[in-house]
Formats: sequence, structure tokens, C-alpha cells
Amino acid sequence: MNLQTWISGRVRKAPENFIPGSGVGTVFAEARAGRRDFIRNAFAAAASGVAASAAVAQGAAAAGDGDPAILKLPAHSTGLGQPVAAEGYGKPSKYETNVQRRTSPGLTQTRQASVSFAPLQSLFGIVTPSGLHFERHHQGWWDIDPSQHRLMVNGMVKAAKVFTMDEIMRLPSVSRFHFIECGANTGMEWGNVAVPTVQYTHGMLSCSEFTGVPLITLLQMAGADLKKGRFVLAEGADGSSMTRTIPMELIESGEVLVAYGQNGEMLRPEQGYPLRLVVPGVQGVSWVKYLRRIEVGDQPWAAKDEAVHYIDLMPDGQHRQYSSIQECKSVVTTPSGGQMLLDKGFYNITGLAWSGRGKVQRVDVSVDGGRNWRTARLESPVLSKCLTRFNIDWVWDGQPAIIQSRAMDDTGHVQPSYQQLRAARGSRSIYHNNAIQSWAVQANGEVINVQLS
Ligand SMILES: Nc1nc2c(c(=O)[nH]1)N[C@H]1C(S)=C(S)[C@@H](COP(=O)(O)O)O[C@H]1N2
Ligand SMILES: [Mo]
Repeated sequence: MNLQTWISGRVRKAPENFIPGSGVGTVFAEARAGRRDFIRNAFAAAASGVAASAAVAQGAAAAGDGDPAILKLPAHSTGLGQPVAAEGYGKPSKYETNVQRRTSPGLTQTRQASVSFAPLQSLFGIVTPSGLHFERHHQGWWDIDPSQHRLMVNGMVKAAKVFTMDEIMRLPSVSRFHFIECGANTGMEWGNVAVPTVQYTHGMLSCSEFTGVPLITLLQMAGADLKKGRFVLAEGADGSSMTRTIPMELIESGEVLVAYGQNGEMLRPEQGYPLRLVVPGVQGVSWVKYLRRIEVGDQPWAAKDEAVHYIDLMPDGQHRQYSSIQECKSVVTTPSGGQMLLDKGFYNITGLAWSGRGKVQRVDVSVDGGRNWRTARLESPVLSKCLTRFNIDWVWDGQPAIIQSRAMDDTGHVQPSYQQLRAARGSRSIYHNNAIQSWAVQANGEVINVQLS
């Protein structure tokens, strides 16, 4: 990936994001359907302290007063519904088809070496539905026959071992919620504002419940020399020759998993079916998909994806290597770029926070470009190396506003401003941009991506 393609101006406009989805988009949809007053009433009531759902119910009752149409029951209340879909795999409602992964036009030359972004603006809670998980493939994805798939453990071990999927799935398993973030997430924004929506600025981020076997179990079974063998090489079975060095400390902690499960079912092919490495807190590239080999060694391998790619250009012109942890970061997902506030009044500002070093401790939110901050509510669960959902009330006065969030993790790391980040890292880097994101709400309600100087 070169910086020029990342900051390509061609991705600035994303008209599809203006089509109503969830959150603020829904309000926009109602407005277009000519129901402004209904929404106004509901939001005015919510702002005056009534719970939002109750307010909406009140608004509906008020709108129905004296309206004969309200007495006519809709077909779904009088007729017979659809039969059970017992044979099939469930799908979202036809009214939710706008909630999709998206690619960024002009970002990559082929769709095999490319990325699709998760629609963060449309998601609730912390789990990414598997069909909306972002994708990053260096050489396309595969749907590999699990009965043919093998995992070899070799190198500094007593006896090299080859595992079938059946053998792996018989072992004691664990299930854990973790985020995965591509190191290049938000990479387009290093130099200047480049893309319009949170889907494109932060959408190389997803969070799942992963199920699998701790890698340390497999290493112990092969009799790994944990004294001298302080590094592991993980290798994928696709054509990208994806190989990454993982330090043994991470593996010994029991956190690194050889995973086959994602959100209660087998991994999706795009996510590395039937086996992928889960390396909590570490950038996505180390989460090797289609995992076929684990080699124990006594030094880092400096593989192509560690020596040429995934290095950080520093202000003095030198490159930094093996910077793998995803530092503390957060982003407001609603209101966010491309969304539209219908009217002044109550809004729930919501977003996601995460840290590759542990738990999110606190998230502060500003609506005036960082002059004043209020502490947001962290919704449970707050888990280590996992997305955390935050919410905070806001009554918009109809004036231009700049919304920001600033996270702090339990090691005390505070998310930096762009000024602070650029002072340390320069502005020509690609990876590990964890700067504070700013969304400007304009007087007409339109929300746009901005950077404060
Ligand atoms: N075998 C293999 N593993 C891989 C990759 C790949 O191209 N091939 N891409 C890596 C990168 S750069 C990222 S960010 C994550 C993306 O995982 P996802 O596609 O499940 O979101 O997978 C990593 N593991
Ligand atoms: Mo990545």
C-alpha cells in the first residue's frame, strides 16, 4: 500500500452513505417520508427527560389522534405470516440492505489484494455480525475443505506434529471476545482528511467471540523448547505467503488462540476458515488466516511482511519495525461523517473504544472541538483487548459543533490528538494511527470529517 493511494481524493464522496441506515440515518428517513413533526415531538420529549422509547410511543399516539387510518390494522396484524425458515440460514430484514461492507473506489487495483470496510455507523453493542466483518486479503480468499486442512508445528520442538481439524477440535477450547484492527486502519488520514465516513476512516475494525485452542497447548504437545525458542512463525496456506513472527511471551500468557470459531459458528471463509491465529491486541496482519504452520525459533524472522511492509516511517526518515500493538483508540460512530442531524434537540452520541494493551478505563467526549470534555458511560461488558461501547447524552442547539472522543486504557495511555501524534510520528506514516477523530456538525445538520490544526 502506498500513501498516495490511501489518500486518494476519489473516495471523498460516498453518496451511498446518505441512504438511511440505522441511527441518525433512520431519523433522516422519517423526515423524508414527511413525518417531521412526529420526529420533532419525539425528540423534544426525549430532551425534556422522558426515556426515548416512551417519547416515541407518545409521539405516535399524538399523531394518531382523530386519524381514522390508525384503526385500520396492517396486513401483518390480520393475515398469516411466513412459514418457518427451518431449512435455511437466516438473513437480515429486506429493510436493512443498506448495511453492508464496502470497498473504497480507487484504493486498490484488484479485489484480491484489497480491503472491505465494516459499517461501524450501523452497528450496536460490541460484536460485529460475521457477514459484516471487515476483510483484508493479500491474495484473495478461499473456502478450504476442513477435512483436507492440516496444521504443522515444527522448528525447535521435540517432535514435529501435524494436526487435522478433528484433532484440534477435540482439545480443550476457550471462547473469548476480542477486537481485530488492521494496522493500516485510519491510515488514509495521516496527512489530511481523506475519506468521508467512519466506515472508511475506522472500518478496518471488527470484534467477535472467537473459539479455539490456546496455541501454547499445541506447542506443549509438540514439546517446544520454550527456553531457547522465544519466537514463533505463523504461516498461512493462501498464496500471499503470509508469515508473521509472534513473541513467545504473548503465547505463554495463553491469550494467543488457534481459532476455528467466530460468533458461535465456524469462521467465515473470508476470515480464514477453517483455522486462524487470534493474537489479541496485536495488529490484524499477525492474525494469520488459513493457518497451516507454526514454527518455533530463537529469533524474529524478518519476513517480507515484517521487513518491507508493516514498518513505520518516522519523522527522521528511519523506519520502525515490529510495532505490533494497537494502542488505545476510540471513535464516535453516531453522529459521524455522512450522517445528517434532522433538527436540534436530543441525540445519543455513541461510539467504540479499544486498546491492545488491556481494558478501556475511560472515554471523554467533547462537542466543542476539545475545549470541554464530559466522561461518557461505558456499557458492559468492558473486556480486555475488546471493543467497548460508550454512550453520552447530547442536546444539539442547532449551532456548528465538533464532536470528538478521547479514550484512556488501564495502563494510563491516553489517545493522542493529531498534533501530538504527528509530533512523535510525522505525517507520512501508514500504520498505527490512533489519533482523536473529529466530526463537524454543520448548521444544516450535515456531519463531515474534519481535522483540527
Ligand atoms: N493468510 C492470510 N492471513 C492474513 C491476511 C492474508 O492476506 N492472508 N491478511 C492479514 C491482514 S493484513 C489483516 S488486517 C487480517 C484481516 O482479517 P480479516 O480479513 O478476517 O478481517 O488478516 C491478516 N491475516
Ligand atoms: Mo492488515
